[in-house]
Amino acid sequence: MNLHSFSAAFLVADVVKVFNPQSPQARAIFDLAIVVIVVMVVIFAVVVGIVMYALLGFPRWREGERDPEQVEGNNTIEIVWTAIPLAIVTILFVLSARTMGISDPPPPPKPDIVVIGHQWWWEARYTNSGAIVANEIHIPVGKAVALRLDSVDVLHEFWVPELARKLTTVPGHPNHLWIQADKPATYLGFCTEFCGTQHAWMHFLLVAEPQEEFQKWEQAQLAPAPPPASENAQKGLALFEQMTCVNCHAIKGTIASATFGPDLTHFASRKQLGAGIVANTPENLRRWLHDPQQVKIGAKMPNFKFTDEQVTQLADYIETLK
Ligand code: HEC
Ligand SMILES: [Cu+2]
Repeated sequence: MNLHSFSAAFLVADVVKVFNPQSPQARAIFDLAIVVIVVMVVIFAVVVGIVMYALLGFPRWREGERDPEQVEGNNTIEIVWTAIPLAIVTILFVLSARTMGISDPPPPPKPDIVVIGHQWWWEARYTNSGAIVANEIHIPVGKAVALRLDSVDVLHEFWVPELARKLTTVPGHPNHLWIQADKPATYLGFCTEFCGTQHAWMHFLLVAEPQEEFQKWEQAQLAPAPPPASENAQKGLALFEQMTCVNCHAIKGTIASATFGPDLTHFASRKQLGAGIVANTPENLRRWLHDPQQVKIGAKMPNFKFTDEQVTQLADYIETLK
């Protein structure tokens, strides 16, 4: 391993916080992982110890020397080396089953949130309120939230390392996952099943906040977009409705109600653009509108080859979508 990939490994460990459980579900998995790691380390040490003993304790056989004594069939050894692995596997099986009971209790009849994987972004639909959001999923802190995981295209995998196990989203086959956060914080989530060009940029933020703030946020997401005030923003909305934007995006309060791309009704309140590839800043929005392919190669949004003026109008409008 060279220095570069060595530091990259640390970077990954820092970003993918597998060893920083922040929920009862993640802690159960973490505890099991520690037991498994300890068992593996002991087995590794025993195997390496025996190999070293054989290597160093017995000089190499040379031409002309007598063959070592041949041993064949030893019931005691055979029973021992069958019984020990069997016991280890049985114990790990029982511990795993117990962990699954904690990290994965049966789902309720109706999920709280339906999460849908798209190439390459995440949609979340709140079943009680009807709120629809993209790439930023809020939940109330300290409460187990039931997710149903769907996909509209290929296999994806939903993973918030600090909070819960990984689970694949399968087109036509809903999966269920409980998610819970002990502390109010923003947790980073990933897609962990290769799903095409931009698989690596299919991040999402899972924001756990106190019940009251969560409810405020959810209510805000339900509100339609306000009509644009400035002249530029009005022209931006007109452009949005004339161009094919409306075939792929929804903005509540306008004619746009398509679901192929992220819902943009409250786009400006999100922290990230393009499922985490860049921060959601006015400059990055302009770059995106100039050419999404330059920001996120392969993204399923075409380059409209807008003039600077058109980009300004669209950006002025989209920035009002708080
Ligand atoms: C063919 C479908 C399609 C059309 C047409 C389209 N988009 Fe998109 N758009 C997408 C997809 C898919 C994404 C998500 C890309 C990703 O993150 O991989 C996206 C992302 C975006 C985003 C970033 C959203 C976010 O939360 O990160 C904005 C803003 C946006 N589009 C604006 C527009 C505007 C304005 C138009 C019209 C000029 C338009 N789109 C036309 C499919 C489309
Ligand atoms: Cu993926």
